[in-house]
Amino acid sequence: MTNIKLQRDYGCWLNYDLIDDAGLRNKYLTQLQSISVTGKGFIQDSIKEELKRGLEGLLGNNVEIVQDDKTEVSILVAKNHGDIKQIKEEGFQISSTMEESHRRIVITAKDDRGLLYGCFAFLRLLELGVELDEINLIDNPKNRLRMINHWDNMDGSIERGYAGNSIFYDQYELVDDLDRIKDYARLLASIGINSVVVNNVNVHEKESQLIGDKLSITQTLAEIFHQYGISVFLSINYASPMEFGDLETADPLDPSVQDWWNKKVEQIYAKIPDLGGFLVKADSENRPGPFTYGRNHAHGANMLGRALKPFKGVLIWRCFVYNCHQDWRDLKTDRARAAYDHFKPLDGQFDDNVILQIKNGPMDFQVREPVSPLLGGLERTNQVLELQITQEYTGQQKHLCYLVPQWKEILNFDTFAQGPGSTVAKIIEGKLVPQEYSGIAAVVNVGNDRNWTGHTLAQANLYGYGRLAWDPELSAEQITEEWVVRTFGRERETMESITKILLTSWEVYENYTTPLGIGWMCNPNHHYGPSVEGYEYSKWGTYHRADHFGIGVDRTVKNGTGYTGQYHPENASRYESMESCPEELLLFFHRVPYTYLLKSGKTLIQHIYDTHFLGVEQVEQYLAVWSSLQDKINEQTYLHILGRLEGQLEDAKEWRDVINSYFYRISRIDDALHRKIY
Ligand code: GCV
Repeated sequence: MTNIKLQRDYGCWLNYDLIDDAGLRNKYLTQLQSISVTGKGFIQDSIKEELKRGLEGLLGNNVEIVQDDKTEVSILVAKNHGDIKQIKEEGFQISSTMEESHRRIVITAKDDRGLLYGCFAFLRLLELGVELDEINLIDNPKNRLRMINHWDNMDGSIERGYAGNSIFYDQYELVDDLDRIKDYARLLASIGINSVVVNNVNVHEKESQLIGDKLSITQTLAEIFHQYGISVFLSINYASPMEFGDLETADPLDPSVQDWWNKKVEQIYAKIPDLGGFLVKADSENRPGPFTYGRNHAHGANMLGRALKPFKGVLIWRCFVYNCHQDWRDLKTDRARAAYDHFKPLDGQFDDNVILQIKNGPMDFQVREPVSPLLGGLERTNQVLELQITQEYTGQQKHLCYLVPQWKEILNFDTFAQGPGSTVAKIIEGKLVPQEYSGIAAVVNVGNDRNWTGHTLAQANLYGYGRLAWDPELSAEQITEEWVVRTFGRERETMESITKILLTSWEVYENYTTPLGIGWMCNPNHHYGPSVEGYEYSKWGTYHRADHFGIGVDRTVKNGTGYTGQYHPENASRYESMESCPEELLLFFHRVPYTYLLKSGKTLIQHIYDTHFLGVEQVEQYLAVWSSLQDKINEQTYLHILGRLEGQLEDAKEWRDVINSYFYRISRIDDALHRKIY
């Protein structure tokens, strides 16, 4: 068997290929002769290893790293060097200075994490071909928490995982290959991730043991991630005191329950002093929670937060809470309202080490949803935005769907919480409302496939997430070009073609799947492929209510479920009227006849037909562009992506034909262009 670690796709954006521009390479070589990394510790060791690996790869020379700050070294990595006033926690400065008649690069920070991020950033700059003389950069992370959530189960499976099995667990034990976990930690640290939740939020009995009999697994994981400045968090089962303790209740106000958690947390921190804390999904999709005891989310979360507090741990409580036993005949209950209805009344009641984690949309990671009104709705609560990197509803890493443009829209969304300019980015940066903790989390797309992400181009989603978590103001174009150069090199045509494909792929996916914010229409349970009525008569509350007249859910205050009223007035009134509602969300907010004229001058039904034909043509174009790059991409990667695009085309046709036929059959309105509809 070939060693997957030697394959390009395994290295992701950290392959550190030899810089092929010999002029540039030689210039770097003369300027980067010797390196000193001062200070000692796990993170310093990781820094040395990475600089050696990176520079040797990029420059093709042996690199030696010394410990002392000798004046003649040309790269100095040291904490608290020079004027560091503008460097914040976990931030760094890279500067090129003249010292004692020779130029040297100084990478400095106030803490170890900052130093590590500075070194990764330096390697990135070299790869992007930046002139060393021009480097003078202070870069502070905008978000305090930059998290990855794993939905890994201890049997080795991954809920909503599309890239193989867990890289952590196999048959209820830790995997043998700990080096791979270390490589993963490197990848995460290189994009600035500082926290990782290592198990599924749906905590089954066996995962509960990560805080019990299997605590040593958590400990090993924490030690590996620690070398890269990443804190480990655990998802816990709210009912643990009953599930594997011997209590008969998990009532958060019961002293025996509080005591159980206090002792449990103490035991855990004795083994893992730098554990970040817990993540909890409670009273949601059949998970246990405080409701059983007539208590609310604040009671449950604060009880756990108080147990963690003496150890500086934080408690993250998810807001993905809704009635998952809904009756489709009930036209009043609206799942979209649920998170706000549950949590807004509790605003201000959570302790200062408790954070609410809010999914980006009010439903569940659809290809298009409005931004959750809780973001901007909460004014006195710590908040973390939750995104989904794993492509549950966006093609499951069989289809290309690059999500950075979607995330940019979410981050730039103006909530008007405190007047114009109150963007989601500012809220999660903690700039608008006072928050002890804030930031961003995302469900990761990684598994033990050779290339980590199933589809090699899906690596760009992980990369892009990390870069945006660090700095939401980076443009989608910049992030994408960076990733493409670091993955495929700097050849112009390759770079431009792949960048363009990535940047348009979300829209293309949307074109051939669900129109104008309606969502779902996918096969129940596994969520892959079209099934227009798959969820229409189910209990999950995700209805489109299409009939011969039209489609969509009326969520207005005037005639509908009242959901629009959860937004601040500027957005509420924009969404309330069909005329001012952004068209890409029209069917999310309104019930619309097929003959309704859109701004394009087309009827709604014609728009549905056209976008579905267009989406398939666009995937055909992707294939043509990809084929034209054959000689420029290594064969294995080329063929792998070709195969994925071919599969995507087949599946896109299926979506097109199922959706178009469905709407033709119920509306009986012909396609103006008389294309084939079944
Ligand atoms: C981890 C959706 C997914 C579930 C997931 C849930 C959640 O419903 O389909 O697999 O459970 O979201 O975010 O908790």
